[in-house]
Amino acid sequence: MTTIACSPDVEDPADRCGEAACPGGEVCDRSGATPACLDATADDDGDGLTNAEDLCPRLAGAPQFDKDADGIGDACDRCPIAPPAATPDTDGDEVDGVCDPDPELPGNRIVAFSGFRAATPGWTLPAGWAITGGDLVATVPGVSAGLLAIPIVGTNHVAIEASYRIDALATTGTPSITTIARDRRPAGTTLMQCGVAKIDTTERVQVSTDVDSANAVGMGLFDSAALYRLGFLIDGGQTGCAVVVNATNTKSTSARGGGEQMTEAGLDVGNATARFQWILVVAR
Ligand SMILES: [Ca+2]
Ligand SMILES: [Ca+2]
Ligand SMILES: [Ca+2]
Ligand SMILES: [Ca+2]
Repeated sequence: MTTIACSPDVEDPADRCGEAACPGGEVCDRSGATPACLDATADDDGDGLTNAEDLCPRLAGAPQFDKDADGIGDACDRCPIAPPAATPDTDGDEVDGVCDPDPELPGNRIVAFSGFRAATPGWTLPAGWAITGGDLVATVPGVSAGLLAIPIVGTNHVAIEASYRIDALATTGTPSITTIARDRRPAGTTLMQCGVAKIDTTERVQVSTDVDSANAVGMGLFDSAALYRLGFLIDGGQTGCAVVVNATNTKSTSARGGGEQMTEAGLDVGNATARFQWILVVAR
């Protein structure tokens, strides 16, 4: 195996090695810390897919899904929501680019990701929620009741991010889209939430923690033509919540608290139909 220096080709994300091609008969695997040239016809991980066919050629049996279409499979992608950044993983913790909430601090790890290509074992899809065409579609005509709960390791430093579109709003009630962190214990459940809500004509981003809550008024948070990202960062003493509209327009708020260890991440929808593209959970 040859290790070569190659940079991602931003104009052609499917090109695994950009301008610096591997020698003839080899393909470049960019999933590792350093891109590697692999024999195209060999099967390094022995899972029956040749290196040329395998989106994770060094991770046996990985599902062949690639949400961001950068040639690196979701299961071995250091940032499954964006092509490799121009600057590499600066802190060397194998979480790269926009996926690393602490790019200068090692120790982050991707604990859950789904691009909703298939149902994931251990997840619970409530009534009205369905995986279809690479989206998770939540049709919740009434009060907020849907919840997709993803088991995560206990941590009080966790980032939960989700991409979604609004398909429709109910004609009555309060539409809301929420990311959730939860910890179930015998003495009761700790629930923390970050999301957007539309109360009459007022739209706002809001966060609640184990000890506090806060909100900020924004507009354009329920536009069916927009692409949204919700970002929820729980970090011990301070918890942040932001919604990004069409990759630029950010509304955010934060609240004290978040000291509890969370064991589940999830999504919630009320009085709306929302179409999620992916969910990413990164803990430290
Ligand atoms: Ca293989
Ligand atoms: Ca990828
Ligand atoms: Ca990193
Ligand atoms: Ca980091």
